[in-house]
Amino acid sequence: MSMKVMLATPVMKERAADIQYIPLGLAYVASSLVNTGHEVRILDARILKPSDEEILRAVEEFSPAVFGVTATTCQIYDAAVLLKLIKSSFPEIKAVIGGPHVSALPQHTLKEFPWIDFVIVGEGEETASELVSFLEAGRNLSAVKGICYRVGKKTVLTPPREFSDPNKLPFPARELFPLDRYAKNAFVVKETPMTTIITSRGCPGGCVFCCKSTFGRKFRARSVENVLQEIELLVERGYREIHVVDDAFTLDRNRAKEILRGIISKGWNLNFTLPNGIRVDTVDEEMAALLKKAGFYWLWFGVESGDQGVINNIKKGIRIEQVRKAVKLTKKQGMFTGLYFIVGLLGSSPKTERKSLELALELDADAVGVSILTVYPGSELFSTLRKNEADWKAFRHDFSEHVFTGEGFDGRYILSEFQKFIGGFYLRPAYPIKMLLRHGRFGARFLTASLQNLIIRRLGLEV
Ligand code: B12
Ligand code: SF4
Repeated sequence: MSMKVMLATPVMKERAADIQYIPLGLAYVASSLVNTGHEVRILDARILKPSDEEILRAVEEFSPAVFGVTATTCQIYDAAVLLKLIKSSFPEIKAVIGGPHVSALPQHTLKEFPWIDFVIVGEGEETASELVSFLEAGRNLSAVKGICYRVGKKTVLTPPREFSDPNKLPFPARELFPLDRYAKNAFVVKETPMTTIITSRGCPGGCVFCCKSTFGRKFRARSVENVLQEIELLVERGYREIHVVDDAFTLDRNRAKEILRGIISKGWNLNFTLPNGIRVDTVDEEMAALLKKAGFYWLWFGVESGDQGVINNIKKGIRIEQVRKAVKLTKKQGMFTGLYFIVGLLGSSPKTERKSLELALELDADAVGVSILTVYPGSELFSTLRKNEADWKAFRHDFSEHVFTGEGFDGRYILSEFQKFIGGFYLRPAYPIKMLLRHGRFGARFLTASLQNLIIRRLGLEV
């Protein structure tokens, strides 16, 4: 027996920082559903940008029994609107939503969006497959772990599902996605086709701003063999570049080094990046050399602040000295080195923000990624501030404003510090020359695109 399931991303109205990656979460859920015998069709509306009429036509044509959408906090409102559109035309279709935002706020989501039938809490592979099979068989849903749904006027939250063993999950069903449409705007790509891979789930780190609602704090790593098998499959399918999107790829240094040695010995000659920011305390001389040799050309580090006191406040558990060492090692290997910072963190002030910029300049980083502190559901900070009733409709993610201005956060101060940081780093006269000398054609591409994406947009000017 088989059910038809359509999985979708929402069309995003916001000018979000979106690298147009394949939605890996949906690709994992899709492969598990297919493995359990269900028929899956993908509607990646974030990429295809269909009109409402086109969406309804696609749904009518496939006629799914279940329509599932993924959502981060930035996407929640658009995702809910998409499900409303589906439900208003096809009330019999079950409307399902998953992802980090709703995993943190399952009951709130059902209350806020009464047309949504089911929230998937946490990892979705097994839960979605079980839910669909139970729906098909008409069985009592209270036995499905990790879902939230309504019985009459009440919401029921079933017990949490145990975390998955990532070695047992089927590889993501990338083939169901419109593969030629990805990475079109991705200025951080050397070669296409490019895709993402996730080699571990979870991070034991305690950073207070980090959302833990899907993968939790336990580090669960795929075996070296399992990871190399997937990369081999990607090579066979013609991929030339892979972005590794783990929370903490280098946390288990020995495992990471074994993966890197495996990639090197296979001689695939691929390009790799680590776009999420790895921990500075996990990079040693050998790691940096192996990363370079394996084809990694761009590394980001999560630094967050140039002030040790602020770093301590956010429970990052790193020292500025470790930042200096890690950056020195990666730059020595000639890798493009990016540093992530957050403006407006706990205990920050114009003085500490200046220290962040000074650190980036002192280390002569190739790029900085600066965010304004946003208190995301699923983070420790969110639970502390208890912002459960936040107005998602007002949520914007174009860096022109931030959303949660609880105690201690002054919106105007944060925005001006943010602009000073971006301007102070990217608008240096020597910066373009350095990029061209150091990174040649890639440097030139990065410059052109970042001028548009980072500076113009993030300074709040219209392009
Ligand atoms: C790669 C990545 C990006 C990429 C690409 C995102 C994309 N659209 O694919 C880029 C760089 C663009 C990006 C940008 C941002 N990101 Co980001 N990103 C990630 C990262 C590291 C991996 C995402 C991923 O592929 N995960 C792997 C898949 C397997 O997991 P998943 O998507 O959660 O899906 C699983 C479950 O959630 C569930 N599920 C999800 N959807 C659905 C739907 C259905 C129907 C079902 C049944 C199940 C289901 O099942 C899946 C399989 O288990 C995550 C961290 C993380 N560990 O997930 C952060 C994360 C998603 N990002 C986050 C944030 C904050 C951002 C930014 C706001 C950062 C910034 N300041 O600019 C922007 C906003 C982008 C946006 N459009 O929403 C937060 C979101 C927190 C929140 N509450 O929403 C996360 C969780 C990081 C964190 N730990 O705080 N990001
Ligand atoms: S920000 Fe990075 S290091 Fe900190 S808890 Fe999240 S994934 Fe771990």
